[in-house]
Amino acid sequence: MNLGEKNILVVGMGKTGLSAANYLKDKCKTLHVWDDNEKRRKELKKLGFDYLKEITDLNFKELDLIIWSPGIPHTYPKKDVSPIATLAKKNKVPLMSDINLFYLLNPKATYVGITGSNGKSTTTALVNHILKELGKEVYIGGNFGVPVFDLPELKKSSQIVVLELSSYQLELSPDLKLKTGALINITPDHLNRHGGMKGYVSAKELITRMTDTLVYGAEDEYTKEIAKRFRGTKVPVSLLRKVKGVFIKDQKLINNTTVAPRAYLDLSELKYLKGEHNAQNIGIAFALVKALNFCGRRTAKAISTFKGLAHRQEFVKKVGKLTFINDSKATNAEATIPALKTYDNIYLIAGGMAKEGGIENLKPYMDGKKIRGMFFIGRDGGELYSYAKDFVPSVKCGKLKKAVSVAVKTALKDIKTGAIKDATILLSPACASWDQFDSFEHRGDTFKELVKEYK
Ligand code: UMA
Repeated sequence: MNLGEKNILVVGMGKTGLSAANYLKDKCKTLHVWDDNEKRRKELKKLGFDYLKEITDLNFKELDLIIWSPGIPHTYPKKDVSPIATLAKKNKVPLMSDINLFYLLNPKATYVGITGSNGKSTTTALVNHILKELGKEVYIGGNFGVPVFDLPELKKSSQIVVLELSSYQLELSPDLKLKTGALINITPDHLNRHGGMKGYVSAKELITRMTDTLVYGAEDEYTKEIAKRFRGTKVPVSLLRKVKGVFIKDQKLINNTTVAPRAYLDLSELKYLKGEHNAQNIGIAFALVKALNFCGRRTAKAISTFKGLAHRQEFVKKVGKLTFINDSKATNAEATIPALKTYDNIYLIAGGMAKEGGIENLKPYMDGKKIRGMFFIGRDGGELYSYAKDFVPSVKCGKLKKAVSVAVKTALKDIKTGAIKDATILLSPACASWDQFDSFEHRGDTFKELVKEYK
């Protein structure tokens, strides 16, 4: 594509739009930018971009291309569809993601794509980590939070881009070609934006049009159906049964894509990536890297040194019989459940700004055994305490500092009395953080700071 001949409009000037516009500004024939937020448009003018008072001031007939930010509705919900999408359709101007354009400009690099409803960020980061450990030149981008135009120009197939792809980005990337792609799982998400579950599943299925090899979670009904329709090389990943792909049996990661099954890794020996959902992420990451023809043994070794993503069941430290885990990313009760499944003898620090339903979803774990104690903080801590105290020993602590100290004291007492041998002090608040912190990252970092005191 010769950018010098193109008149381009970038719509949405958040992370994606700004990154693309910064790249394009000296390269295309004309560049226009638009954000529905008037204040943002004024800020952009100060940054040297053109200023449009109304989008209708632009002659759409002269546009060649629109780079569309993923968060802006263009098909559903019907009532929220951006009028720019309607104008583009009327004037036959194609919409595409930044990722699609980046690919068209850098087609020689090797692309690996990962999508799914859950686990895609961890899997993307894990694949990136493995490839780095294998000494490859690797870049991470996409929904993960790094817009692709923040990456350098790529000219060689030895340069690998690992992309986390959301359903929004898949819909807008018709030209993208992946060497290997993964569809981890599908559970209902973003249904408004896709006109319902059918539309969401169809958006996820688009990954099969982009990839030569499809790695997929074999337990999921939707992904299994999608894989049946896929005509390329398929690599199922299963936690439950032997498949002609990658599977996990007795905690061993087994590669069965070659002549005979071979175990590569004992998941029970991993220090960092714990739990069933991580076992699946590991299986998917292993299969993706193996499909690129890299060494299985070195891949397995690299997996064992991956510390996971910050604030997602992040191992902070072990002091004597206490293990401290930061799962601050859990901003609703559903998101706290994976951590509860992973650990035992949990002393759970929760609270903040509760979501609808509070912590009712956690009730099956509030049996005094799995969760041994709950320590509540934040705006809705009192209300959550009133609910929890009937099921599990609970304390209203207010601030995080107090919650950590009371949780530690309670756990040590239980260890001393012989009720338990070891304990997990888990920050997994099941609530938003903004009442006491700037963000969930700030909350998690504060926890890690407080934990430093325990030696
Ligand atoms: N805007 C409009 N009109 C609208 C809506 C928004 O002009 O109708 C403007 C806003 O004023 C804002 C900009 O568009 O200035 C925001 O664009 P965006 O929502 O596409 O967000 P970005 O900052 O570009 O971030 C996007 C992804 N966000 C979404 O898909 C909602 C980020 O994923 C991604 O990391 C980033 O691109 C990388 O380039 C976040 C996300 O929540 C993490 N993703 C969803 C998810 O994971 O579930 C899909």
